[in-house]
Amino acid sequence: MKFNLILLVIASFFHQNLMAQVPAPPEGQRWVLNEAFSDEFNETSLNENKWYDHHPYWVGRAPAMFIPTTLSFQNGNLEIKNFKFDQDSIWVDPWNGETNTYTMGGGAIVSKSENAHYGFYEVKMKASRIRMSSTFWLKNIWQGGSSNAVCPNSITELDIVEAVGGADAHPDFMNKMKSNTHYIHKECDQDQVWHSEGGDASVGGHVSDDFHVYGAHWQNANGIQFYIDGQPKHFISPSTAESDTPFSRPMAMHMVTETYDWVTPPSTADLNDDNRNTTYYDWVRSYYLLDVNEPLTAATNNFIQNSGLETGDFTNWIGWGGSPREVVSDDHVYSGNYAIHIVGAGAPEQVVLLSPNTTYRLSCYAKIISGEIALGVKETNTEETFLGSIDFGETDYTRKSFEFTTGDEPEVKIYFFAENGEEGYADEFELVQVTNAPEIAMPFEPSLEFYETPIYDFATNTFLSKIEYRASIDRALLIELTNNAGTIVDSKTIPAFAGYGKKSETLPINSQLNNNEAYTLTIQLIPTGNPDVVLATESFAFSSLVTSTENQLLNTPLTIAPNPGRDFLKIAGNNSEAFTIVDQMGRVAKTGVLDTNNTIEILDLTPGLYIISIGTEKETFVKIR
Ligand SMILES: [Ca+2]
Ligand SMILES: [Ca+2]
Repeated sequence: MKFNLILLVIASFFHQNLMAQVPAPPEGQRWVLNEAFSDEFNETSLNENKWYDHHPYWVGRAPAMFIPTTLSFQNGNLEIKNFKFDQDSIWVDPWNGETNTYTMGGGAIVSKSENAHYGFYEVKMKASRIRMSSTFWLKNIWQGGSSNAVCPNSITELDIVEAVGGADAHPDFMNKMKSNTHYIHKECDQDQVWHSEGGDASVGGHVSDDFHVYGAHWQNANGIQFYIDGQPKHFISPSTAESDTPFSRPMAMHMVTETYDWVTPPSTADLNDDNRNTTYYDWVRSYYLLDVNEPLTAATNNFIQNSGLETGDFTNWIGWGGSPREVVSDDHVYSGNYAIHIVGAGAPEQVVLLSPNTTYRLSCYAKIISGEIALGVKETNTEETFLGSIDFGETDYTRKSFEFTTGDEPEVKIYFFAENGEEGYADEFELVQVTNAPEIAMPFEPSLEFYETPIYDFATNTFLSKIEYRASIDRALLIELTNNAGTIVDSKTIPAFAGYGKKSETLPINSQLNNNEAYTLTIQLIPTGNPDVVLATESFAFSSLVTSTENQLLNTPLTIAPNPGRDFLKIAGNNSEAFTIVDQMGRVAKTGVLDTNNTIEILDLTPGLYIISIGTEKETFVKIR
C-alpha cells in the first residue's frame, strides 16, 4: 500500500537552468556530455582532435569554396568570416568531372567522429547578414564509402538549422529556424532519390540580430524534436518511403557557411562588410542518454565482434535453440540495418577472450515482446561459472549494463537468453573494460528537485524519492529525514554521476514515525565525501499522521469540495458533527460544528495545507489565497 504524504513544499519546484537547455531525461537515465561533438570555442584555435577545418568530402557549392582561413576565434566565439577572392578559382570535381568557378570563400568545420547518434544536439549561433547560409547539421556518407559499394544504398542528413541572414527574397530563412531531414536512396544501377521532410518555427527575431540556441533531440530512427532557446518547437518524422527506420545510422557534425543555388550569391560589398559577413558560434554541445547509475568509463575497445549484427548474419556468433533465433532487418532494428530476434528457449552467444581478474561492463539495447530476457556472461569452462547478468522486460528499446570481474579463466561466453515462451530483440552489444574516464566538466549548474511528491510506503517503512539533479562532475546525493527537533531520523548517501538525471531512490526508516510530529525530508547535492558543502538542496516538510495503533496515514477519507478551496469547504457528511482543522505542523487552526449545509468557512485560514478531522475520518485540503 502506498500513501501520498503531500504536505508542504518548502523550496521552489521549478528551476531555471541557463546553461544547458536539454529536455528532461526519462526516469532512470541521465544526459551526459558527448565530448566528441561538444566545444565551447573559448580557445584561440580549432581543436584538431575533434574537428576538420574544412569539409573532408566536399569543396563547397560554387561559387563559395570552403577555406580554412575563414575560421578564427575571438571573444569566446568561433567566427566564420566569408570573403571575396582576389581572383576566381577554377576547380574540377574529381568525382563527376564538373568544372566550377569559385569566387568567394566560405567556411566549414566538420567533426572527425562520424558516430553522432540518438541524443541532443544544440548550437548557440548568430547568423551572418549576407546571402550565405549559417548552418548546423548532421550527415553520413554512402554505406561502404561510395554509392555503389552496396545496394540499395543510402545517406541520411539532419539539418538542425539553416539560416540565411541576407535572404531578402526568402524571409523565412531570416526569421525562422528552418530544419530538414533527407533520406537519399539509391537502388542498384539507378539514380539517387531524395525523400525529404522539413519543419520550421519562428525564432522571434532576425537570425542575424542575436544569438539563439538551436537544438534537436534526435529521439530515435523516426523522430526529431526541435528546440529554440530551450523551448520545444517543430517535430519532424523522416520519410519512411524506403525504410521503416530511416534515421538509424550515425552521422558526422557540420557547422558550415554556403552559397545556395536558389539564393543570389552575396555582393562583393556585403562580403567586404565585416558587420555582415561573419557567422558566430559561441558553443556547440551534445548529449546522450546513459543509465543514471552507470559511471562514465574511458573509451576502450568493444570486445564483441559483429556487435550490431551489421554483417546481416550471425558471423562471429554461436548459440543454441531459438524458434527462431535469427538476424532480422525490419522495423524491430535498433540501429543500422540488422538486429537479433530470439524466441525462447534459446540464446545467441559469443565467445570472447578477455584478461583474467579484470573488471568489464557488458551492455546491449533490447526490447521484449514477452517475458524477461537475460543478458549474461559465464566462463567457458566445464562448470560454466556464472559471472553476471541483467534482465530486460521493457517493450521499448532500452540500454542496460552490468559489471563483472573475470576469474583466472580469461575466456568467457556472453549470451542473450530467452526461456520458453519469451521473445525479444537485441542490438548494439558492447563489452568494454572498466577504467575510469578522465573527469570532464559538463555544462550543468548544480540543481536538485523532487520531480514527484515523495511517497511513504507503510508496508516497508520507506520513503520513495523521485529526484532530478544536475551535476557538472561526479557528485553525491545525501537523503535525510529529520524530526521536529532537527534530529536526523535516517539518512543515506548515493552517487550522483555527472550529468542531468532522474533517479528513483528509497530511504528505509528504521524507527516508527510519531503521530502528528513534523518531519522534513531533505535532499542535498554534495561533493563526494564532503557533506559540509551543499551545492543544491530541496526539502519537503510534512506532519506525520501515523498513529501508533493503526499504522495508517489517514482513516477513511472525507469528501471535500472545492479542494483547493478559498472561502468555504463543502463536506459530504452529517450536519451538527464536530470538526477539527490542524495545520501541517499539527497545530489546531479551527474547530466547530458542521452547519445545516455541511459547509465550513475557511476565509480566516492562512493559505497552506491542512488536515480536517470529523469523527474518525480525516482528509487533507489546501487553502488558497
Ligand atoms: Ca564560447
Ligand atoms: Ca544493428
